[in-house]
Amino acid sequence: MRITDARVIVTCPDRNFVTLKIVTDEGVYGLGDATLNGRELAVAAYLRDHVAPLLIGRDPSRIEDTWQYLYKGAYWRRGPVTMTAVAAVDTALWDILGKVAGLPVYRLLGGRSRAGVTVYGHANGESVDDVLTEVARYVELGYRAVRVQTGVPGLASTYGVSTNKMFYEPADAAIPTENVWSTERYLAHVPSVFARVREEFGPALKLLHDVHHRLTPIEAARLGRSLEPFALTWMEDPVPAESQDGFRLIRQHTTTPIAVGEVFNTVWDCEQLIREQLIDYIRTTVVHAGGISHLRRIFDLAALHHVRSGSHGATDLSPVCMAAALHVDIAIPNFGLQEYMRHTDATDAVFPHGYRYADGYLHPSEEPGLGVDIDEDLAAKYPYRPASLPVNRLEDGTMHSW
Ligand code: CS2
Ligand code: MG
Repeated sequence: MRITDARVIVTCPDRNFVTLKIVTDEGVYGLGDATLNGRELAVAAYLRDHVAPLLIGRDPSRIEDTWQYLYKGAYWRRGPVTMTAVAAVDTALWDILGKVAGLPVYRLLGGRSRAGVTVYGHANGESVDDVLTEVARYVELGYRAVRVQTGVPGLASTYGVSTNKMFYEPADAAIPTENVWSTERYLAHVPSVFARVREEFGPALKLLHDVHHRLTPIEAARLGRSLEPFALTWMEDPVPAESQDGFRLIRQHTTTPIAVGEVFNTVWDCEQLIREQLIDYIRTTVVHAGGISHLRRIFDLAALHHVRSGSHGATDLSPVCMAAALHVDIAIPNFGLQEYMRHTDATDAVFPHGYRYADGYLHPSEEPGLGVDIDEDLAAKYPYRPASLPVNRLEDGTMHSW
């Protein structure tokens, strides 16, 4: 079997997605998600101009060799654009392998380790009362884990709070929207939110919170400590993670578990965090961390050090990524949680898929391969729309992490 075509499909069914479709001479094809929110066309060009020509004529079953060829062969290693492109190829090759074997991909990864993939939803609202209503809605839908985000009094807008409650899309304008941030206002507010949520929903519901890279280590330590009475499952991205040492300081001060990794691209971004047990959940994904092959490598390292998976699953990761993530999640021994932000009806129609939600769990498709497809005719009806993620400034105008 040989690869005869590798085409890049860019489509915007309510938001932008980049998909790689690898076709073989036997008619079997595979899909890989290549979406990098706000930088989509860089990955599309990388794949079209620099990767697709190298794939033609290759044996699609040589997944590991192809990964190494693209990683080592580029000379320029790592980085989100490169690793998202490598991920798309790797994911598509696993899809082909599953289809050829007649097995869902999770069975090629060692088979089922659990009944279903526990997911968390996003309860968000401007006020605490709004967010309580949203948490109740997720509990009603059967969710066992809920992420809680609210507006911060005195700030005009806050990440993670959206007008449409089931879908969240922060990339809202071609030229980035500017947000304003105050660490003082935020730190003063968040504990009171979790006090209310815990009081209302009791001890069993898993509660999560995303800090979105906005604090320094000592500020994050203070937040973690102030949230201890409310027993969070995790505090996410407490500090920007370029400095892995920063996490040691947080760790010294608080027992609130830490999750990080949605912007990581390789095992080298989290190797120290995992090896020194500075985190509890690693949130790398199929699409941004080199595909199923490399994600498995990261999770295997994590398993040695009591770190569990908690893969990113925001709306900007396509149903192709979600399908692939679920095959990994169901198979690995150290699964923790899977983020699940629903896609809109338009997105679901472009990407018909066999995974399904029931009672707080997602279940991977039992079809051979990943169990997800793309309707190319429908995709063509939704042309790319430029959309950037917001930027963030302190109240005095200083640029801050968004
Ligand atoms: C967030 C994301 O889901 C999360 O945890 O951090 O929504 C993130 O803001 C987006 O994926 C950025 O594209
Ligand atoms: Mg996050």
